[in-house]
Parts: sequence; structure tokens; C-alpha cells
Amino acid sequence: MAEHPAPFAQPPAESEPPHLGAASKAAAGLKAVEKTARFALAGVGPVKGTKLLLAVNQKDGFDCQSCAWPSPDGERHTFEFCENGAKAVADEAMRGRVDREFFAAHSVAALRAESDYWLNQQGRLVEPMVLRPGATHYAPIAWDEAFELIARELRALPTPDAATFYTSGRTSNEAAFLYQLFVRQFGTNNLPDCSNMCHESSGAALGQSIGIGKGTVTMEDFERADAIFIIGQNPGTNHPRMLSTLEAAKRAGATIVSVNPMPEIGTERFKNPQDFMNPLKALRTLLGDGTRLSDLWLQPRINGDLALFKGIMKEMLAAEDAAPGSVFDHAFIREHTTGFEAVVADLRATTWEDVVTASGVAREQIRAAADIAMRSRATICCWAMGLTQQPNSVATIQTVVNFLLLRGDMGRPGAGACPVRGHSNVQGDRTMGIFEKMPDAWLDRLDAEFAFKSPRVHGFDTVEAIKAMHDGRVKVFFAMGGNFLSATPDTEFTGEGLRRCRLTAHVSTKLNRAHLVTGETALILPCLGRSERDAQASGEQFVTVEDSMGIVNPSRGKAEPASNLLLSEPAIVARLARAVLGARSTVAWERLADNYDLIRDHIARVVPGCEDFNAKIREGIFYLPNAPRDRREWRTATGKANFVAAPIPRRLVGEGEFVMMTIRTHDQFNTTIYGLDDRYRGVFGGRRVVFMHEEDIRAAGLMQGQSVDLTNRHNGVERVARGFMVAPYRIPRGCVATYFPEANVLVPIDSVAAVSNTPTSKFVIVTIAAAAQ
Ligand SMILES: Nc1nc2c(c(=O)[nH]1)N[C@H]1C(S)=C(S)[C@@H](COP(=O)(O)OP(=O)(O)OC[C@H]3O[C@@H](n4cnc5c(=O)[nH]c(N)nc54)[C@H](O)[C@@H]3O)O[C@H]1N2
Ligand SMILES: Nc1nc2c(c(=O)[nH]1)N[C@H]1C(S)=C(S)[C@@H](COP(=O)(O)OP(=O)(O)OC[C@H]3O[C@@H](n4cnc5c(=O)[nH]c(N)nc54)[C@H](O)[C@@H]3O)O[C@H]1N2
Ligand SMILES: [Mo]
Repeated sequence: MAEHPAPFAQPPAESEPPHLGAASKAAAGLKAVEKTARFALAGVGPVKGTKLLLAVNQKDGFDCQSCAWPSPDGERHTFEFCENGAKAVADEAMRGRVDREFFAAHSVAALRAESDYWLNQQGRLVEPMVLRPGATHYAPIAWDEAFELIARELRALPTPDAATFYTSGRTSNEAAFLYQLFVRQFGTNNLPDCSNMCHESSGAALGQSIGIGKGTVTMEDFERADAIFIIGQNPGTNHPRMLSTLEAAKRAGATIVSVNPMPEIGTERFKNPQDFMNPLKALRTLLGDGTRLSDLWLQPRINGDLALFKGIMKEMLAAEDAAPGSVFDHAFIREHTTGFEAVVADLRATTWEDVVTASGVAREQIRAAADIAMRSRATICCWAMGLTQQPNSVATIQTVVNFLLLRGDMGRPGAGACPVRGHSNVQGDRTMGIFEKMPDAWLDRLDAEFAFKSPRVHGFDTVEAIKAMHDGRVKVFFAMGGNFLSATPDTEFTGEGLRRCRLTAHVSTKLNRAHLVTGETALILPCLGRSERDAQASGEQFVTVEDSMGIVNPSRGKAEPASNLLLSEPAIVARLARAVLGARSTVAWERLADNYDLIRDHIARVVPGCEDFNAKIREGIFYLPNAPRDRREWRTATGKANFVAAPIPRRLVGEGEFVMMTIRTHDQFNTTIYGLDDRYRGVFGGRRVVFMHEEDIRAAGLMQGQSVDLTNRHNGVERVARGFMVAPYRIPRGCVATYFPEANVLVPIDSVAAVSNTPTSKFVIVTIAAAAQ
């Protein structure tokens, strides 16, 4: 078996092991208020920190960079953000500067030896930098020269398909639209994005099941829901403002069921930080235990969800058999769906033994969940990465949709599907055409608007792009944001792919590891952050983003830019497009970068639902159309909502092997490490831990606190992650958890979800042994 060469691309080992302490007893609370203040004030300064936080998610302010949970349509709190939103704002507003002196003082090799936490702590990138072939240090480069360099490399390629253009999900609608236009005019659909690693499975599943790749609920539906299932999601850390929504839903009478192999404090107890702004509520919240959110916690094994939901539906079917017409919504099923009979036949053929073994959930628990579902007049299912990053994610999500369809819980008040998005504009980027396989009808409108012919051959997604870099089909890698190296699977393999490129270029706000594992030539192109003022020739600009519920919001930066050499993302795209395409382009790039209204005018004519964009956005926010939600209309191949039956996946885990999920701590945003604690899980001062069941620790002959190495063997390659500390945890036997991105080195490049091609970051087979040294 071939082991990868010495670690090069992965984060270095930690000098100090983490220590284990008490986990929080409730999510948020006063601690969150304190942490918010500390992050905002320490790195930013009290005056600027306060001013910025007061502008977050306000109608005349900027959209929080952290997650895609919507802000209320109507009245908003003065503090419409959460602890982790404050960290994101503070992270961008940080005082430190990564300038030419910094790069002169630190070689790329020296920087590679630093932790991700340290790299991010150095501050904002402030001027374009280049790493020339053979050089040990980045050196300054003028913007024009940087664009010329990229243009030369792109023009020298044998085909436009030898370049790949990645997008992360913070990019605004305006920047994303221009970017995809440039890439398609250049001649390729190689537009992988972070969505490929995130909710791609949701898009693929929902597209086939209900005819739209997005969720079907609004904030109002949460007020009207009777039951809310939260599946494979940790909102306390990753969508903290969702807890306020859940608290309100609970007050209005909703029952909440959480489905998670880990007990997550965020879905158990919540102390609303907003309460501390109200003297009447403050003391009660401070002294009390907080609101209990989840009424029932189901603890499946990793990837046991498909079997679990089959079990829940099997209970419902039994009740329906006993009293026909009492459980299923037959009128809805007849009028709006196909495939019902096949799903019922499949449920009948599924044995209870298979359900219980595969899910790891006891029959009584399954019945309890089914009872809640059958009592509910309107049910919402929310989910995130626990469902989307599995080998059979698409089938699991379709099974959850089946569960909703049985009771007509789609396209009516208080009910529906709610894939909770991650990055604040990941959904908008897709709407704007960032997709390696955008439908032809959409491309036809793009072509008509700009009088050119866009390529129709589908491009590379993230995994395909990595493989193409590896085997030499892709020679230029360009990234609009993100941290491609550390966010993607199989870190050493991906690193090798990037190193085989002629050029790697990143538009970024902060230093990250992707700047340190590069092609022959590398560029760092620093841009404005979302909190910063964006002044162009026609005056100050705003941008727009689309949240998780399809609402388009304006976002206007308030802070002074970190440096006067920064360009906005639209300006970078426009100048790059001019340098690459020259007179051949039919687009008035410079004018569009001067005035984003003109970009929105184009969007209005190309993107369905964005008609009269400028007028609508000046009145506030607007909803994009959503046929299943608005009209119970299904734009699927059958014209109906489709029940899709899927078999329970076989579990191919050998003796001594564990299934590992890779998750986020409370102190990070994806690969950006804000701090070294995960206080909700009782981990402090470090990140290299492996959560294991106590009996598994004992059975493997290990001890709490011991240092271990984790190994994955897949398709003849051995991948090792060294120096993880064993932490006992209430996780099912046979399942373990580690943090992303430290454990990405173990995720095999070709372990992907069927259909969506998403890396199986929550399903990695590992063995665990005492550390080598
Ligand atoms: N502060 C902060 N906010 C963020 C982010 C961040 O890193 N930090 N990231 C943003 C992004 S891009 C995204 S996509 C979202 C991510 O939001 P989440 O999806 O909540 O993030 P993860 O940490 O990946 O957590 C996945 C959850 O799924 C559970 N899980 C794992 N495997 C299974 C399984 O097989 N079945 C079930 N039922 N559950 C399982 C885990 O225990 C965990 O609770 O958050 C966004 N918001
Ligand atoms: N093992 C494992 N891997 C995963 C996941 C997992 O759960 N487990 N989750 C996956 C998911 S859900 C996602 S979404 C991806 C995330 O993948 P990415 O989106 O590629 O990664 P991020 O860490 O969010 O990117 C951080 C970098 O973005 C840059 N940045 C920040 N703000 C801006 C901005 O406004 N403009 C520009 N141009 N750059 C900016 C900064 O330089 C920062 O270093 O990771 C995936 N990878
Ligand atoms: Mo994500």
C-alpha cells in the first residue's frame, strides 16, 4: 500500500495537546455576549467594533458574512447577529496587516510550518503579491502586471478547459454574475464551487424530487409549524440565529426533534442573548436553565438516517393501515405526486431488524418520532452537512422528502423542506450561474444578453478539478475566495494537484494555507471584505446576497477599507476580463465595475425572478420565486413531486474500523480558525482530538488523553493523520468524530456521494492506533 510522501500540504501538528473540561450546559447565554464583546473589541478596537456590529444585518448595513440564516423580514433587533457572526465581522476588521514587509520576513516554507490559527491571526492581506518560479518568498506586484501575468498564462493554454475557476460562497451576486460571464466568455464551464462540498446533495435530491434545488420554507413557516425535525445539523454553532427562530417556534407550540449521532447543546438548551438587552428578561435568563429546545433526541449511527426515516414511515404506514385515511394525505398524494405505491411497497418489504440495525435507533424511539409526526398538522425538516456529506446523501434526502410528501407537508403554511445553507451567499452564487453544469436555457439567456455563444460542455466540479490538476489536464487554477487546499478532501493529493499547476491565483481577504501550496507561479489578489465601503467611479456601491430561504438582501459596507490598494471583487473580475479577453469581449467591463446597478440590469434580464432588480432592491428585500412553495407546482420530469424509494445502504466497515465524521468547532468558520476552544463540547486549547465512545476506547486498548494516529486505506492508498488526542464522548459505538480541516487528509478523493459527487466528509473509514512516536 502506497503511503503519501511526508506531510506537506496538511496543517502542522500542534505543539500543545488540548485539554478536556466541562462542556457548556446551554447554548449562547451570557458567555456568548462576553465572547462577542471580546472578539469584537480585542482585535478591532471598541469604537470601530461597536459601529460595525450595529450595522450587521440592518436594512442599511451589511449582510453578516457568517451564515445564510435569514434576518427577519419586519422589525429587526438592534443586535441582529450572534457570537459567531461577531467573530466573522471581527475577523475581517482585524487590525493586523499582512504586507510586503511581512512576506519579506517569512518564507513560504516558514509560513507552512505555522498553524492555520496563526496564519489567520496575522491580519488582512493588503496588496497583490506574487511568488515567482523558484522563489522562496512572495514579492509585491502591481495590479496591472498581475492581470497581465494571468492573461498570458490563460492565453498560452491549449484549450480554455485547461483552466479552472473556483468560487467560495461569500462572493456577492454582482461579483458572481460577472465572474461566470468572464469564465464563459473565456470559453469554459470549469466553475467548481464550495457548494460541491456542501449542499450539492440537497440540490440534486430536491431537483429530482420536487423540481427545485432549494428549500421550500420561509421564516413565517417556522411560526406555524407543529413539528420541526433538525437532522444532521449543529445550529448552536453554525447557525446561532436559528436558535431564536426555534425558541419562538417552540413558544408557539412546535415540537422539536433532533437527529444527530452527537448530543449538540445548541439543539438542547438555549439562553437567548437578546434577553440580556431587556432588564425584565435578563435576570430570569441568567439564573434559569434556558429554554429546552429539543423534545426528542434520536441518536442514529453515522449515516443511519435513511434507515431511521424508513422506520418512522413504516410506523406511519402501520397506523394508516389500522385506520385508513388517518395518517397520509391521499388527496395531495393523488393530485401532486408519483411513486407513492413503490415507496409503500418498499416500506412493507423493509424489515424492522434492518431498520433498527442500520439506524442504530431503538424501535420505541422511532415510534416516538412517528407519533410526533402523525400528531403534527405541519412539519418542517431542516438538515445540513450531517446528511449531505455521506455516500448515499441524495437517497437519504429523498427519503426525508418522502416523509414530508406522505402528509402533504410541502407548499403549505408551516411545512416544507429546509436545507440550511452554509456560506452567506452560496445559494445566490448558484442563482447567478456559478455552476459547472448550468442548464442550457439559462445559458441561452446569457448568450442573448451579451451576444456570444457560451460553451455547453459541462465543466469540472471540485473533485473533478482536483483530479484534472493532478493528471495535467488543468494547468491554471483561479479562486474567487475560499481555501481550496484545506476545504477539499485528501489534502496531500489536492496539494500535489495544485503544485502541478503552472499558475495558482487566489482572490482573498486573509492569509490561508492555499497561498502556501502553490503552482509554479502563485498570486495573492487581495480584495475588499463585505463590511468595507466600496467606492467606485459612479459613487459608493452596494451588493446583494441571497439567503437560505431565497430572499435577496442588499449589503452595504461601512468600514474604511483595510488598505487603499484593495480592489472590489467585481473590479478584479472586470480588469481580469479586459486583460484576458481584450477587444474580443462584447461586454463593457469597465462601466459595469464603475456602477453595479448596470450589472444588476443585466442580471434582471438573464436571471428568472430578478426582473426589475434595481427597483425591487431599493425598496428593501425580495423573494425569488419558488414554484413548489408558492404554487405547489413541480418542475420535474413527471410534472409531479416524486416519491423516490431507496434501499438501506450496506455498511461496509471491517473489524477494528471506525466511521469518522469531520465537524466544526465553535471557534472556526470553515478553514478560518478564530480560536482553539470548542466550549460546547468541552475541548480547550487545541483542535486535534478524536471523539470516541468510552467502550470503544477501552476495547481498542486506548486511554482518554492518549495521542493516536488515524489511518484511512482506500483504493490502495494509505492516508495518515498523526497526533490526535482521545476524548471520550456520547457518540455511538463504531463512530468517531474529528475536526475539519485537520482530518481532511484522511478523506479519500474518490470517496464521494452518488449523483452529487460530494466528498464523504462525514463518512470516512479509519483505524486508530497509539501514536507512532
Ligand atoms: N460559526 C460557523 N458558522 C458556520 C460555519 C462555520 O464553520 N462556523 N460553516 C458554514 C457552512 S459553509 C456550513 S455548510 C454550515 C455547516 O453547518 P453544520 O452542518 O451544522 O456543520 P457541521 O459541523 O459539519 O455539523 C454537522 C452536524 O451533523 C452531525 N452529523 C454527522 N454525521 C451525521 C449523520 O450521519 N447523521 C446525522 N443525523 N447527523 C450527523 C454532526 O454531529 C454535526 O452536529 O455552517 C455554516 N455556518
Ligand atoms: N472534512 C470536511 N471538509 C469540508 C467540510 C466538512 O464539513 N468536513 N465542509 C465543506 C463545506 S460545507 C464548505 S462550504 C467548504 C468551504 O470551503 P471554502 O469556502 O473554500 O473555505 P473557507 O474556509 O470558507 O474560505 C476561507 C477563506 O476565504 C477568504 N475570504 C473570506 N472572505 C472573503 C471575501 O469576502 N472575498 C474573498 N474573495 N475571499 C474571502 C479568506 O481568505 C479565507 O481564508 O469546505 C468543505 N470542506
Ligand atoms: Mo458549506
